[in-house]
Amino acid sequence: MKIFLTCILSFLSISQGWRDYKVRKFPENFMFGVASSAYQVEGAWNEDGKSESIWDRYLHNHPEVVADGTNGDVASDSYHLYKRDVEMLRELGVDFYRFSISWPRVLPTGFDNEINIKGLKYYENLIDELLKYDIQPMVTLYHFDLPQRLQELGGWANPEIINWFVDYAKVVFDKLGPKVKYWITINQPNSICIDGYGESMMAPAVDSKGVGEYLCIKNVLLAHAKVYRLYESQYKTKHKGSVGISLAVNWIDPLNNSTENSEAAKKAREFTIGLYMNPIWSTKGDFPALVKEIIAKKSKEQGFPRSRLPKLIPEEIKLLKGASDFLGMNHYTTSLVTPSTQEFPSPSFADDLSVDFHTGKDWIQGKSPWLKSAPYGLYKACIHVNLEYSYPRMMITEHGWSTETGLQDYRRGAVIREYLGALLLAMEDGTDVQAYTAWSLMDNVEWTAGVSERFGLYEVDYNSPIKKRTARQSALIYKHVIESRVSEDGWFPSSLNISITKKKKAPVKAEL
Ligand code: GBH
Repeated sequence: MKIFLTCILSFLSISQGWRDYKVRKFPENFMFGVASSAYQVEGAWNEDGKSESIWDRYLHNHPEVVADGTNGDVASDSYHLYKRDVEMLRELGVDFYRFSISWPRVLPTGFDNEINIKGLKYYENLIDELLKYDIQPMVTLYHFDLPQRLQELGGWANPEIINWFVDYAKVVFDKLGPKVKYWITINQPNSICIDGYGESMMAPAVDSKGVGEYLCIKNVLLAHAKVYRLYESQYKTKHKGSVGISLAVNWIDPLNNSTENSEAAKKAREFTIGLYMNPIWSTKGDFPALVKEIIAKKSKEQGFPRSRLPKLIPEEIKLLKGASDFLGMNHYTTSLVTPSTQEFPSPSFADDLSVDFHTGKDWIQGKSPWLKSAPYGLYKACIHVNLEYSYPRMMITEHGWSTETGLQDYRRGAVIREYLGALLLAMEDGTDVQAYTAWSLMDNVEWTAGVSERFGLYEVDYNSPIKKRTARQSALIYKHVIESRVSEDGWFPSSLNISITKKKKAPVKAEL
């Protein structure tokens, strides 16, 4: 009760811009990191035995969908330049690096009948280079780049993918397991499923509106849970790591406090957060009741013989419940909603949800159209998760800001600091968060936005043959935060020179 009251008081205060000038510090064991993903940085799309991913296929066949025509063929060329990447991590002084493994680089057929040793070796080299400097790898198994071969069999809409994903995870755990303490199974099911199978904004751009999204969500969640159980039963005692899933947990508030807007906001949170979190973290398990009800009702009206949202049977509910050591929270932005006044295609996820999204008056706009800064939203998202799901262990696995090119990125530094300030308040009010991850270490291929939206603490010069990386001002600010453990102390770099903090660690045999 006490925690609950403090929450209410604090969020009322920060949403009104109140401050108490108390210095809040991140505890010593709190971890700071940065993230990237395979397709977005690696390049080498067909080297050393790697096969095509759905993003290779999509952007090769449809260059017109990309804002500036860029694709991931070369990207930041991290496949060849990973040592420079680790040097940047050492400059920042981070505790960990979150990167992802490309499934088609490791298993070119998609299946484990053929293991691409060279592909696995790349990740092993990267991990060894990280560990040399005491930087922990946080490894994502799936960040949007499915082997094209599996897409031809239906991809995430085919329930067989649950087995294929388990087979893939096994190969990776066997090879890299002893060196990795933090695993993320799957990144952002909503992007995979809603944007990939409904809205056609991401590969595979299958337009199966209102149906495919939900098949995908069920399969993604079950694939995650099966891999979680695999690790729990066969690797955890040996390797002592933890396994989580990264979900998009952006905040949604009503446009104002009218009953209908508040109801719209509650519904929108169930459709964007609850749909993924409830099966794993709620006491009842299963999809949220409200979501089940709405989709069942609409499906009936639309003449479907059964709900477009597939059922979870009791064994599946059991498998999913508690199947995560931590919540990986990707948080970028906040929106305000009202009940929709638009006509959406029917059936579709947008129609099932039926809300309109608005922006707060004073919220600063990022370079990406969807990205607005509202730090209080991170606070509220944490408190929401705490109250709905009993204070789960969590890590912020992504948060970031997009700009134009340029090294003087004052806004990125400011946004990171303000969001970290909100996170400190959430921690004071009981949030069990162990890590913060800035997206991204460096500029990368921002999916269909190409390189027109830059998220990097380091700028990448795509015209340079060595894809030259240069620290932005925000890199120095983040480095300072990591050193001082304080988010907003007015510190500002006087020059953009960045020097190495993380030194080689003395080798500890037992650990390696
Ligand atoms: C994350 O997604 C991703 O995990 C990461 O790969 C990505 O680079 C990063 O954030 C920055 O976007 O332009 O209106 O069509 C965050 C969620 C998913 C939000 C794609 C933007 C496209 C919306 N993003 N979405 S739109």
